[in-house]
Amino acid sequence: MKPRRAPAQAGAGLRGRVVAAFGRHFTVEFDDGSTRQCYPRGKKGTAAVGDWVMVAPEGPAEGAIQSVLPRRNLLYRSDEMRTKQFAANVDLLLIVVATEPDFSDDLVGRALVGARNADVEPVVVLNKIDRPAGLPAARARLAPIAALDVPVLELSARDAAATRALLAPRLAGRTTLLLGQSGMGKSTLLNALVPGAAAATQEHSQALGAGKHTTTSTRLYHLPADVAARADLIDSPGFQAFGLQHLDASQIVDGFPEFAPYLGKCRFYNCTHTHEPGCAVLGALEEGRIAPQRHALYRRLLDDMQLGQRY
Ligand SMILES: Nc1nc2c(ncn2[C@@H]2O[C@H](COP(=O)(O)OP(=O)(O)OP(=O)(O)O)[C@@H](O)[C@H]2O)c(=O)[nH]1
Ligand SMILES: [Mg+2]
Ligand SMILES: [Zn+2]
Repeated sequence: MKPRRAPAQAGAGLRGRVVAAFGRHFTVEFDDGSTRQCYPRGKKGTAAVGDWVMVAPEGPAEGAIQSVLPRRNLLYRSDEMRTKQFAANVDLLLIVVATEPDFSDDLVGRALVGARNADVEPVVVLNKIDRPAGLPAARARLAPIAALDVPVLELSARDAAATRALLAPRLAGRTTLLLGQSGMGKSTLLNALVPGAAAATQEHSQALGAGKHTTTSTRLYHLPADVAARADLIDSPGFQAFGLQHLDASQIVDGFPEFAPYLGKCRFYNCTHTHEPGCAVLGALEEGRIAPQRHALYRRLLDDMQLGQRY
C-alpha cells in the first residue's frame, strides 16, 4: 500500500484527522476543533481512524476526502476472507485483558506480533483486579509475555483515579489504541480517562439496536489536558479473530523477539524453526528457554500463512 501525496498547492483542501469511521463514512476533525462528515472521493485508498487526510469542504458540515496523507503505520488484521483496519498512526497499543471473562492468550500473542511489525509499543492491561478470583490464572497465562519485557499493568477501570495515575504518563503526547476481546473493559477504561466518552458510545450502540453497551465502531477521543497533555485514545470494537496473513515468514519471526539470540545459528540457512535437525530455536525450546505456548503460536501463524498462499 503506497501512500499517496497530499495536493501540493495551498487551498486545495483542509488538513484534518479521521476521528470516527462507519463503513465508508468518516468524521474528520480539523485544527479549530470543528468536524465534518466526509466520504472518500473515488474508490482507491481507504482511510482509517487516526489517519491525516485532505478534505474538500462541501457545504457547512460535509466534505470529500481527497487523499490520505502518508501514515507512520497501520494496524490491521487479515484472513482469507478480508482485511480489517484497526487504526493508523498509532504510537502505543494497549492490549486489554481481564480477570474475567476468560481471555485468549492466542489473541494477545497475535496482537503483539502485529504491534512489532507495525512499530507500535505494546503494553498489556490486566483489568478487573477488583474481581480477583481469576487473577492467578490470568497472571500465569500472561507470564510468557511478561518475560519478554512487555509491561503488564494490573488495574481496575472502575477505579478511575488509579487508572489515570497509572496510564496518564504513558499516554501523554501520543496516540494510543485500545484493543481486546469484547467485555474486557476497553470502553470502561476510556471512560475513566475521558469522562463522558462512553456515554456517546452507548448512545450510538443503542441507536443501532445493539442492546448491550458493546462498542460497534472505532473512535478517537482527546484526553482532557488535566489528565494528560496532547493525548489521543482510540476505542475499538472487541474482536474474536486476529488473522495476520499479510505477514511473511520473516515478519512472523520478527514478532518473536525471544527467538532473536538463536537466529543464524541453525544448521540450515533457510530453517523454518519447525522441524529441522540442528535448529537453534528448537534447541532453545527443548531447553526451556523459549516458552512452549509462544512457539506453538509461531507454528499457527506459519500455518495460517501457508493457508493464505493457497488462495
Ligand atoms: N468488576 C469490574 N467490571 C468492569 C471493569 N471494567 C469494566 N467492567 C465491566 O465489564 C463489562 C464490559 O466492559 P466494556 O468497557 O463495555 O468492555 P469493552 O472491552 O469495551 O467491550 P466491547 O465494546 O464489546 O469490545 C461492563 O459491564 C463493565 O462495567 C472493572 O475494572 N471491574
Ligand atoms: Mg467497548
Ligand atoms: Zn531453526
